[in-house]
Amino acid sequence: MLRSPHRRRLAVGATLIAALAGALTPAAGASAAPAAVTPTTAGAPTPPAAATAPDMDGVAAALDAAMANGAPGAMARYAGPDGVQYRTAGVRDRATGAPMDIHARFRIGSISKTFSTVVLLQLVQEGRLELDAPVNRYLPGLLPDDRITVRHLLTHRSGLADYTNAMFDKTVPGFEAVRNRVFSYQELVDLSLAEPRTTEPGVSYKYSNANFVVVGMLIEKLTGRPVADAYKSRIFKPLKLSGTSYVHPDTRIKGLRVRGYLHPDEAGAPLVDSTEQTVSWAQSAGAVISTPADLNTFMSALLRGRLLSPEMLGAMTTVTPTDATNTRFYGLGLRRYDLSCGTQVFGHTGTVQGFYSYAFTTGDGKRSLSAVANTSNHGAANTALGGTLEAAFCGKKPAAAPSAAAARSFATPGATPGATDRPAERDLPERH
Ligand code: HEL
Repeated sequence: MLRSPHRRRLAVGATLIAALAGALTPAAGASAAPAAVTPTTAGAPTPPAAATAPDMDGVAAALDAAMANGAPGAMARYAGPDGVQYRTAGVRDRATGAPMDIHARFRIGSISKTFSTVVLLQLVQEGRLELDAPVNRYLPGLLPDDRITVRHLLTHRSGLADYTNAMFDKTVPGFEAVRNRVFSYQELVDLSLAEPRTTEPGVSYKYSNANFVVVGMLIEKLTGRPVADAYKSRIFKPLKLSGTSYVHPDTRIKGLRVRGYLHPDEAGAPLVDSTEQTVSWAQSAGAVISTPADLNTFMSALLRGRLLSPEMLGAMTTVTPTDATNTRFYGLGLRRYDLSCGTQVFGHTGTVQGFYSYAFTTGDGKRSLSAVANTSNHGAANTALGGTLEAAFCGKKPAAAPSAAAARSFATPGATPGATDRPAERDLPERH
């Protein structure tokens, strides 16, 4: 791990809310009036907590902690009623030593699932499909069970196995085997169907990338166009997300970019630069590239009702628990975290080789936080990065950054880097 010769801290006082607001013009078909979101949960809804000023020192401490736990760099951007503030730490490129840059692009992994869900729910809004209809109505014969509905896909309740568990069982060999592969959607579905299904349709939550591969197939079938066109015309352009793109199968991140560094399973082995890859193993489940500013804008616009009708946004934010803590929930392609101060935030997390990321906003969309660390397969770095949420939304400092000695202990023989990620525990995002 590089120490942080290029660390810099930037506090931006300038208020960018006007620019942000300008980006939030209603999309065609969406409600012009901001929707008041009253999330429904399987548990008791909690009343909204009073807004707390972000603790940007706490955010910086969380970035430090991510670096102390093996990330070459990290950054976070907060947007709220009082403006935008951000912090960066470490490097975005280990070879050149270029410092982390808040404008740089990175792979957002499964935060892409929220983008795919918005597109699909717009199609529901337009009457082109029904949430509770069988997937096989639109993709005849694709799935072996007519009881699997569109809603089951979006809530991870289809029972379709996550083929990526086997694919990435051995982290670096698994990654190198698919880094330049180009899969068809059908090939990915076939990989899933080659494994036993995990639950009866609708019975329980079991996170699976296969669900959002089928969502991509539905989008392409119903629009008659590649998913890239739907993201662009329905989300990227209306919200002016100039740093956001869906790139497949090109392997590059164009423009100013963060390079991603994958931790091998073998303790002490050198990091693998995983920046360039097709992400074909994920596609509509995880191949979007974005920036901190664009992620803030997207999540805020979504919860403010700029992309979906009140009915569809209500469906998306209707959540059920994903674990026994009663603080972690999933709606339709959307997570809800209930933070220690009582604030509920909606968004998604992402893990793609070389990048851990978070993009969350409050229920009214008024406060947003995005964060990234340029490493993966090192769960402690992801947990540390998650500390940015508590700091930003609760104004509370995360636990002190681990010492360098503690960080080095991750390189000791016998340690299991990323043990919290795969596969049994990865449905349980770390509590922060
Ligand atoms: S996993 C998650 C996260 N999601 C899911 C999706 C995404 N990402 C993946 O499925 C990638 C899995 C391989 C990642 C790789 C690494 O750490 O780079 N790990 C290994 O290869 C381990 N052997 C549920 C965590 C999400 O937060 O939604 O993104």
